[in-house]
Amino acid sequence: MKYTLLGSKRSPFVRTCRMFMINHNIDFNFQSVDFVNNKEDAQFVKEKTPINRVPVLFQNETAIFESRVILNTLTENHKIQKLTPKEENYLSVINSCTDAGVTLFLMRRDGFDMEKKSFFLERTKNRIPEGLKYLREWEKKLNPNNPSDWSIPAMSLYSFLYWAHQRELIDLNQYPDEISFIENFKSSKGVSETSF
Ligand SMILES: N[C@@H](CCC(=O)N[C@@H](CS)C(=O)NCC(=O)O)C(=O)O
Repeated sequence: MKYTLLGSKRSPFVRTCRMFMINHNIDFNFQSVDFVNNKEDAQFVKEKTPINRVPVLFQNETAIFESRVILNTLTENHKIQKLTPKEENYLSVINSCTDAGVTLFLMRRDGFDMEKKSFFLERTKNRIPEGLKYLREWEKKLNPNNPSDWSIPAMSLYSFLYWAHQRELIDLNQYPDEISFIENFKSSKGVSETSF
């Protein structure tokens, strides 16, 4: 199977797909775009996906949208262990934190008043600390020496925390358990290969 992954280097959703493919030795070509700062790249992404978001995986001629569908397709194609219902829930919570982070990042970039008293802003901001609180007991039990613990939710959590810290969406000093998680998994396969 010939795969091309379209995405930006910094996108946490894209990074998880890259980490997963690297970790499972799945050969792919990474087509890097910067849709935030480059108009041609933005137009290219728009032409390739009606959702206008990355990642997109091209499997031969077929374009697959949505990181979760991409990861499920790869899991199926390469006969990798499927996630348990609990792990699916962790992934949903991490994706919700990441979606909230992407929304906040794009709003801030467009000059919205991020301190404005707003029902929507308050709910969006709260999703991050509430989500991280829910994940904590699971995340603290993960062992970097156990290959099955370097799962899709663990990769997604790593991608989210690193990105949200870089974009100043979270203050990691307030999250000592998450600092330990990053520290524990920083040598896992796919991390250094996708770092920015
Ligand atoms: N649910 C999508 C979310 C993807 C997503 O939000 N990607 C961001 C980059 S991290 C994006 O393309 N944002 C552009 C936009 O929201 O307009 C997935 O899991 O693939």
